[in-house]
Amino acid sequence: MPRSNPRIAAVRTTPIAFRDPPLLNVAGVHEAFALRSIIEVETEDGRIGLGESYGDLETLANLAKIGPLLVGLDPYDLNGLAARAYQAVTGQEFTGQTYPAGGDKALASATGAFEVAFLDLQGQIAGMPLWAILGGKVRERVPFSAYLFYKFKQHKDDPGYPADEWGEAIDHAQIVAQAKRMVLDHGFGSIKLKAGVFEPDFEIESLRALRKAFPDHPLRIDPNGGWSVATTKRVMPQLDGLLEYLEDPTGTLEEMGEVAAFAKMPLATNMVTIAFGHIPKSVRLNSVQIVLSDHHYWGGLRATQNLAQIGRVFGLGISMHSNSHLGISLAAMAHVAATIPNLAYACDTHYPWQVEEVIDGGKLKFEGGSLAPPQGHGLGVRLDRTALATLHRQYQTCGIRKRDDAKEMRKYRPDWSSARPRF
Ligand code: GKR
Ligand code: MG
Repeated sequence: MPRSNPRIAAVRTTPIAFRDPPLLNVAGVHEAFALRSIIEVETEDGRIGLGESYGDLETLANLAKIGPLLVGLDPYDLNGLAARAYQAVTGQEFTGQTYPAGGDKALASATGAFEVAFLDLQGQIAGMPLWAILGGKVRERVPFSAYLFYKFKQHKDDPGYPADEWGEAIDHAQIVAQAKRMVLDHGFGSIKLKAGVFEPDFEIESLRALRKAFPDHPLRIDPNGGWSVATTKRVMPQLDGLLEYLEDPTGTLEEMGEVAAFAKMPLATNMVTIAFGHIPKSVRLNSVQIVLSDHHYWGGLRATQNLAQIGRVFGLGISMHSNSHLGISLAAMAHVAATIPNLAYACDTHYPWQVEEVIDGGKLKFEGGSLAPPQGHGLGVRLDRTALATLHRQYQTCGIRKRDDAKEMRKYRPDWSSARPRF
């Protein structure tokens, strides 16, 4: 006779906004605040499972539709969650054929946001860390990479808070200084440069400066689909021998397949192979050799493990993608990454760029470039309710409801277009 678990009694989603530096990318520049949603799933005996997801209006609307349908569910009933999320988001009957969604990013995101909170509750009820609920860990610590950005010194409009401590980074020396500080502060053992901002030759020059300063650190560059196939072919000789992998030089599965035919290094993606439904074509075209997983849009932590398993079948490397995020997401990333045998590369994280937190005790700390999953039952992190209230007030007053890096960039360059390929 299965034991009776406490049922879900309430679900809350709180949109928040936190400070974000003026980081440059192919689309434009980060706005002064990044948006997220904090998900709380509370059981009838007062336990609270946490999740963190996107904070745009579409995500918030989907979370709001699903939340009430979860009341009364057992937190161990992940298929029950999937069915309710499917019905709420698609308006269609769940047939059991679709878990998680084959290509619907919005549905996979919403399902995943709640799945993390359910798994957090499972760990709390069982008295086990989340990595144990996920089948046990294969590593004690999860390596992360130093994620470098070209950036402006400060935001164009006064955001009501002081400029960040990183300063400007629009030339090679400034990028190397940024890398040195990030490696010194966190001990990262590999380096990723966000690209697609300047001419590829200039950005590759930055890579060469990084190679000189860090002879042994694996390097990656990510133009977010900002280069054409022809441009990528032209610069390929310059990249030969410099990179651990080349991330999303071009913007489609077909183009990535073309690049793979002449690339001298593996190609990675968080842009073209982003749902289970993309995998057959991706494999057929050999578009990418490394998939950067992300539980926020692949459908949760178990979906991330499933992706890794598929990666083993097809010989794909697995690592992790990141957007601007806080500690609940980082804890979830560390727990699932600790369970994935074929996590072959250090994971991405924007976390060092964030100064605000929503978890009790403040920011999690990398040591030696890695993070152990937080200790305790479930995720091992709890909400700081004062911080949550502050970040929610920021959401209410910041005026941003959907990330728009291009609109922000037009404040500096009125003629800015984020059309791709840029080069
Ligand atoms: O926040 O500027 C950014 C990044 O470019 C982000 O939007 C990407 O999703 O970090 C991401 C990436 O690896 O492509
Ligand atoms: Mg990327």
